[in-house]
Amino acid sequence: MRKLPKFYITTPIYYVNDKPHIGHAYTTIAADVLARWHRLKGDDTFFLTGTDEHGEKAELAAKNAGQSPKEFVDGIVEQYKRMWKALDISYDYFIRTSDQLHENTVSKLIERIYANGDIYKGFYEGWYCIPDETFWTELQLKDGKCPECGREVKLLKEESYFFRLSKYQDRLLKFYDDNPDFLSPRFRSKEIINRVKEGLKDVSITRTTIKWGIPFPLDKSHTLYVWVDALWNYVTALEWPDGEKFRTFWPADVHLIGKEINWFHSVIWPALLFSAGIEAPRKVFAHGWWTHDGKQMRKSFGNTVDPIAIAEKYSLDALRYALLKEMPLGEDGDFSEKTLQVRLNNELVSELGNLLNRTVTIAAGFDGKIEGTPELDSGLDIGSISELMDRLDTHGALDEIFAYIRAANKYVNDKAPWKLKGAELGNVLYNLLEAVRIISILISPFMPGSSKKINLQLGVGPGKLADCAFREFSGKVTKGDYLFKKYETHPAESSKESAPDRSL
Ligand code: ME8
Repeated sequence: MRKLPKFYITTPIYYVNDKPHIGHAYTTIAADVLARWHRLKGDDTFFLTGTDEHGEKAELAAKNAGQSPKEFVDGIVEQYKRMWKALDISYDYFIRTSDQLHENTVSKLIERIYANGDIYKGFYEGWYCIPDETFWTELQLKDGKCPECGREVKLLKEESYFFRLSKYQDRLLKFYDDNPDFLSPRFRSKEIINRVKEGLKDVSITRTTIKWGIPFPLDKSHTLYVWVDALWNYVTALEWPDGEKFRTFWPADVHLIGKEINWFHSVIWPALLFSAGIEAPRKVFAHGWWTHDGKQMRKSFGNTVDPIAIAEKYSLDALRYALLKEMPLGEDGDFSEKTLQVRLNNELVSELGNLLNRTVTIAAGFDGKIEGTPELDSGLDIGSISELMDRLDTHGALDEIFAYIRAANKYVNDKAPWKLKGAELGNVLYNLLEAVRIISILISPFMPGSSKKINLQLGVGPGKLADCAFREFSGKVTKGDYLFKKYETHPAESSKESAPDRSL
């Protein structure tokens, strides 16, 4: 039997010092959309997320909460899992870096890279940003603060083990050259390549002052630097080296991350893999950052957005749609409820919801045969949508899907089915039902809940990408509720208008 193509996608594993916000939700929802898309295509898909639990930040947060690190992180992990459930995230595995298997596997990997001559003992002196868990040199600091986040840094002087990153400079540059899709999106690759060309310093990979970490296998008075511990999650979750999952899914097809952790993923990670003799991933895709109403989002500013509250207020699919529609993956964007409200009303209610409603309303008043000739199939280019999704252009794909939804609404207006009867009406209805059935498949990765609701009204089961072609309509229509509820700025005054456009 021919093996299915495979697709392995990961999110960063998130820190557990604090509860997740819309930035974390964004990466995870985007990865979920891509994983669902590949399942739709029929690819053997594995979607990994999880938590990065060790390090100074978690240790401190636990101390402040008066709990042991393990008790503390267990609590936050539950919050993450609850959030992913509420946001309909279809991950296949949730890795925790405190899992015994992860710890044991990382120890083995460290021994391997040591055996390869890539670890030596030295002395570290430099500056450490605890919130970012990142080392900086004096020169890199900006006004004495962390150049990444602007927060205080702490002077560290201690014995440490180092990884010979410098040894991999040429190999990395050759790797980027041979694999032009690895550094994605393209416009971010120059920055990484230039920095690597400037020269690579060996990196400190152990700490003596942190207890909450994986004991360094070569010297138990040290613990492993949290980033080196964390990056390995992408292979330990697959049960490297002998696991069936590792054999099936490695190398990762996409590590989806935020742009601020690109260096770790695009430089340190492949170098560690080279050293361990493991194939490098195919793509690291660094997406942009959200601001909130124009300001940087940070807990200390009190302006982080809780995705669950937004989903409860506007519906989960409105949130998923707005996040993916507002900012093309890769670019920066601003999250504002106002924009979400406009998208909900103008795109989800008036375009998608309205199309479904018009279609099932016609069907409810029609008792003839639903059959005809495909007329509405010409505006739909599945190949092009598929290509956009393969390039991780979720934004472009949504644009095409919604252009088709508008074309279908225009078809209703042009055909004026309210003036038609009999076979002519059956033909228009046939075209609309097939269009809506296909639209439901195409939106299912983005808005899985709405797709299910549409299928229920059409009386069809969930489809695959291969089903996105006009054929005989085989459903049984039952008119149901509106798909989305219009957002009213002043609900009391305009409650009459709360339903979508019913014009038929
Ligand atoms: O960095 N806009 O974890 P973390 C967009 N544990 N995305 C955002 C965002 C924003 N404003 N804020 C956060 C870590 N993110 C490490 C990763 S991986 C081996 C270790 C998202 O909890 C984005 O994906 O700080 C970013 O990379 C990630 O959350 C950082 O999560």
